[in-house]
Amino acid sequence: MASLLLAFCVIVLPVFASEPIPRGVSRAKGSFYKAGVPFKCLDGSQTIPFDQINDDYCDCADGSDEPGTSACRNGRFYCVNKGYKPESIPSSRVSDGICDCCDGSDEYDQKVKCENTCIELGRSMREEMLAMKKLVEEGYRIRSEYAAQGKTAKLEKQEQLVSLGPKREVLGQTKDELMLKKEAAEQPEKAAKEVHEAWWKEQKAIREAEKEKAKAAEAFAQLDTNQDNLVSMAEMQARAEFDTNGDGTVSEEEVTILLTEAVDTMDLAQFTDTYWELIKKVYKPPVVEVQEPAPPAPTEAVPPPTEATTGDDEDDDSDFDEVNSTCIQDDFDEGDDDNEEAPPPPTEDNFMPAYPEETQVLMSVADAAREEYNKAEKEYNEVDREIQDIEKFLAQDLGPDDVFYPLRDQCYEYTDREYTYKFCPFEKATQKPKDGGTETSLGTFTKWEANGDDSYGSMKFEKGLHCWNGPDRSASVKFMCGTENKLANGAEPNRCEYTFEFTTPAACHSLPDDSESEQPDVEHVHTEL
Ligand SMILES: [Ca+2]
Ligand SMILES: [Ca+2]
Ligand SMILES: [Ca+2]
Ligand SMILES: [Ca+2]
Repeated sequence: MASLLLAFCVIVLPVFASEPIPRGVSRAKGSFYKAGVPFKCLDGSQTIPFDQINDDYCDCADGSDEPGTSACRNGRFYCVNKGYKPESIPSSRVSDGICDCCDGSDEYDQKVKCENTCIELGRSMREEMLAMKKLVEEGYRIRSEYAAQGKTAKLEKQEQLVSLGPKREVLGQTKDELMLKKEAAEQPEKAAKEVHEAWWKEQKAIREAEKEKAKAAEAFAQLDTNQDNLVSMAEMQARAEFDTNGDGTVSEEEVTILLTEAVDTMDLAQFTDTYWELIKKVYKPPVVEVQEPAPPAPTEAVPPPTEATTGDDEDDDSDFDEVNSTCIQDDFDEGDDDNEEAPPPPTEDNFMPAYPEETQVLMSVADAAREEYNKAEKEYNEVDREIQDIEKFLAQDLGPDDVFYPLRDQCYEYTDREYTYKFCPFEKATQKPKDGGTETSLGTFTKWEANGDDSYGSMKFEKGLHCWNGPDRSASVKFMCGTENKLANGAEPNRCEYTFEFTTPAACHSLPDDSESEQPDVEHVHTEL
């Protein structure tokens, strides 16, 4: 595209001949070849008589005395190519029997007959140029629309920011006030709840102690086989489970070690208070016939819980805050919802009685304050996020005149034989196998990069998926003028480094008004085309 544009600017001018210039010399260099005047080689190396120009003998080291013959290996022959574009060819192609210039001037000796195709070439070039010019003009027209959209969007966002700023400030104040109100309501709530919870913990401890005492009494009755209300050494020795070394008899020593001291007899109080704790892990209660557990019979004081529960006497970590019913589960296992087994029936121990009424009043006041605060916080956050989004948008470099605005939030795809590539401007580049599979990151957008004079010539994407035994993947998307947004020409010039071309009206620049007034730059055109 660039080369065609350049070519458009260098349509050949009619040649106004003044003095005749030697064959193969361009008009630009014509003044160095003055008829009858000794010729100074263009590299300044020597001066030769004028008649040694094009005498088919190479005199100048730079070949400048033989532009119109093939005598010098490094000479250049200039084709005028009237009607098309001039061209400079190596002078070795002069009179070599092959038509190189479209005007046939390189085969001036007529050994071969060269038809002049310059007019035809010139016409098709001009047609191509015209089509290109139209495309660029259309692209530029769309570009102007893009710029207008970008400008409007930025203005809108700036206006929004003007009104959102104060709004956020007011919401922030409200939020802070409600935070204080919430904290003020939560303090008495917390204190009152703690009192009740501490009481409940104490109650449980008392109950636990009573249970343990009952167990001790039961064991005492079992051990006191002669029922004299004392457990003697002999009675202890009669219990097989106290045979800790497994030699078949229970020695006095074994009992003494278990009780941590020599004890002849112990009464119920001593047994309960001191020795039960030491004995209970070894003691084996009489085996009772296992009965099927009776179906749960909810007691009057304990309404059944409405949700699945797992009661666990040993775990006191209750979540009091969540529950405000008449009974509170001691241990609520959230992960047990899909447990197929029926939960054990609730027992009185599992539930903390409801908080006293005055505590519940404090709780509902705190709930209301929390709700109010949460609502205010949500509103504040929404506006805050909106402001941040706008600021992010305004900070984004959308190119000159914000022409790349319409490419935001868009993605463009290109598929070659193996992969489908996706380019989301300002976001990311990815590739995915054509026949499915997972998407691979080729990088996220990091910066604009220059392409020639255009500082917004390409987008760079970096830090894509790491290449095995290589760098992170990266991609460069070069922008070219076109009437449509289209991704094309994916390539991987270096391992894991991808390049693409993207045509877009946003990259179209207006043509110079006087595009035909420039002098042809032969060397440039030659290399560019
Ligand atoms: Ca010569
Ligand atoms: Ca030739
Ligand atoms: Ca006894
Ligand atoms: Ca023993």
